[in-house]
Amino acid sequence: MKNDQNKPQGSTLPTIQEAIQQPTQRLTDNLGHAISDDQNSLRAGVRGPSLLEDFLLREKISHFDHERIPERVVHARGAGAHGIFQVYDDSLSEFTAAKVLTDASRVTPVFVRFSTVAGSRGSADTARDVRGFAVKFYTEEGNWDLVGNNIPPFFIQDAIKFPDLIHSVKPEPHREIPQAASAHDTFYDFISLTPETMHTLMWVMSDRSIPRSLANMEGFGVHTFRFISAQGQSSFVKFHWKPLSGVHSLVWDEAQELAGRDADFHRRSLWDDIEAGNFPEWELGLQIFTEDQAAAFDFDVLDATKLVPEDLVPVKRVGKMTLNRNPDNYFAETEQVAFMPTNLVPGIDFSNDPLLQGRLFSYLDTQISRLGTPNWVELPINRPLAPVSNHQRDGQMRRTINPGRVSYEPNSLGGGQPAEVPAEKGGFVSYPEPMTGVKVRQRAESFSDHYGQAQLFWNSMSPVEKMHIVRAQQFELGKVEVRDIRLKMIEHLRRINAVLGDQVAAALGELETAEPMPSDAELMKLLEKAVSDTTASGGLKRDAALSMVDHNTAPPSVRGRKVAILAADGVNAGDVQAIKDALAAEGGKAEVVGTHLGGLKADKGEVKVDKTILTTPSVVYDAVYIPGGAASLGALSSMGDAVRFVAQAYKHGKAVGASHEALSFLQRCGVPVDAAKGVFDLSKQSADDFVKGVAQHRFWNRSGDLIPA
Ligand code: HDD
Repeated sequence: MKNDQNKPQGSTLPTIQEAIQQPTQRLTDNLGHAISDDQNSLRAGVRGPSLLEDFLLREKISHFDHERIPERVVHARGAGAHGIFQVYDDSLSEFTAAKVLTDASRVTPVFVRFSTVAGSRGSADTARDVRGFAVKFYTEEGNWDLVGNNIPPFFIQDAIKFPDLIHSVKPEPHREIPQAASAHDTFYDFISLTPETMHTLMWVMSDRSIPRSLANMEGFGVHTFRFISAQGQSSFVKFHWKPLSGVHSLVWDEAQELAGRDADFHRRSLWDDIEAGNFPEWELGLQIFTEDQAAAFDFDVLDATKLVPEDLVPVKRVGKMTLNRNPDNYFAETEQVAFMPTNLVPGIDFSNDPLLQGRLFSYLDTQISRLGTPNWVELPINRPLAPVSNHQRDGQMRRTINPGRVSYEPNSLGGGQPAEVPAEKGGFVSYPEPMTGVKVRQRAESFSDHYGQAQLFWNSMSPVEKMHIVRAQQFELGKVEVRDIRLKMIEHLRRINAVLGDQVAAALGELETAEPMPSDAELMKLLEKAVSDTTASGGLKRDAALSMVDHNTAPPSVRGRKVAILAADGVNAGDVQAIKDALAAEGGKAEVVGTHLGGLKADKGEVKVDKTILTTPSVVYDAVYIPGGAASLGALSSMGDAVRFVAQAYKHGKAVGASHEALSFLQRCGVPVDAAKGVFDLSKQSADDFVKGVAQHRFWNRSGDLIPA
């Protein structure tokens, strides 16, 4: 800052800039006065009333009174992290002038905020919901915000319906119930009257909406954007983030239990992974296609309720993002970060998607309301690393001290500076798309297919994923109180797939035939054959990339996975160490979950306990291992929580490993040994086999034994 250099001659005080950065050991008030007593307010006599004069008390309390800012109207619950992005090579220069995507020598800092949509700031992480996936790239050409979700289509086609969609899913306004849940009447009232929501509804009813961790989610820019090359050529582009730890989900029973047992489950594991140096990584993927190709598709690429199937336009992986630093302060960074889809860099531009066009207005407007001033751009987390210079001035909480008397353009008094930057020198120029048209409030006919891609998604699911959709929809509509809304929904679901509609109808007591409800195993069989005709899908019946079971973004791995070793006094220390070593060798982690804190007496020495069975349920782990030791197994067998721990992990499809000695304990938990179904007797299989089982994520072939959805 220029004026900081104008330090009065001879002053020993720091400049303003230095003062901000100066750590101090002295406790002061906000204006730098040292405080001698922060324990007692000023009072008239030791038992007398407090005095208004106590400026220290009033300053402290008053600041506290104003600590909260309005939470985001959507995406209020979130977790963030810093990182870097680097493109692999310069091959994209053919399509875009964006340096961040073409200069492979550049390491661009990023800040990412993940979020749920419907819940309040304090709601649970594992609610069934879309997840926000917002990336701020601090590029040398200014900030670029890719404000996406973990689901590629969106519920609605036109931004004018966004307030209605959100009002319907938020807690109902008369009594503010339910929190962070779509399973209620107003949501399904809106959905049932808005068929364009059907494709995204299928995604939200699928396992995609209950991710295992934030690092196990794909990300999508949702809209079709434009790339503009240095020569001014335009193409269309869809943005993807492909997680290098694969796409994986929880099961619904687990997600619900986690909401109570560890409401911070996702936030915590993001933090812990980064602290442990197990940095979450994604590759940036692009689908690039021409306007002519787009015109030939049987759906409209400007319609945000549609995706472009990857089997139609393959995703090219072009660079990598690594999240490698936790925020220093949640409020200053994760809460105050403000994204805007209008933050673009030269080489990228908007399309005419009417949902995107509405968003271009909404975000600046909301940041001014949430952060209270147009000067929110000066907050450290939002400030670009590229230099800022213009004639915008003043406003509440202005930090920049602009010297001089010139705050207008054109000027001669300031030497005509700062001056406009021509396109060839990097100035932003909108793509000169030819426009003609009649002013109308009307949807294009090409936006009118509402079921075709819902069918494509359904067809692309493996039988177990279909079963989860059936169960999710049975659950959600089972909570809807108004029968007429349930009936309307059954009709929509039947249009997507007859088996889906009928199974949901059966659970809602709306099936005319009095057949008994099929068992899980029978239902899986039915679902194998439950395939629909598709439309608006580029002629595809299925799109491989949509299934998390049949097709993943990365090979199975235990990186970042956590295994519980269940133990009590008398445990076999060698068994514990063998599993810890086998996991650590592949980048996984084991924690000893003991009957008490401190150390467990082991056959040899002591085994350190990380968590206790009392405080830590199976749902926070990916798998469980039971070491030998007769006394340990005896204690576990007589402990209800320990038996439940193993039975629940098994029911949720997780790998279970046991030393030979522990097999009778497994029997007590109702868990049959079967390596093909992920239950390993480590006298027959090696620790490495168990580790491979953990990497598989879940054993869906337990079918009838699972707690579904
Ligand atoms: Fe939005 C926040 C993503 C449609 C209006 N949106 C917000 C965030 C994400 C998205 C990830 C949280 C950013 C953060 O972590 O701070 N929104 C989307 C996607 C959409 C979408 C992928 C469809 C493709 N949004 C959308 C529409 C509108 C908004 C159509 C309004 C017309 N969104 C907002 C908002 C929020 C927001 C009200 C709340 C807080 C904020 O902006 O900063 O302006």
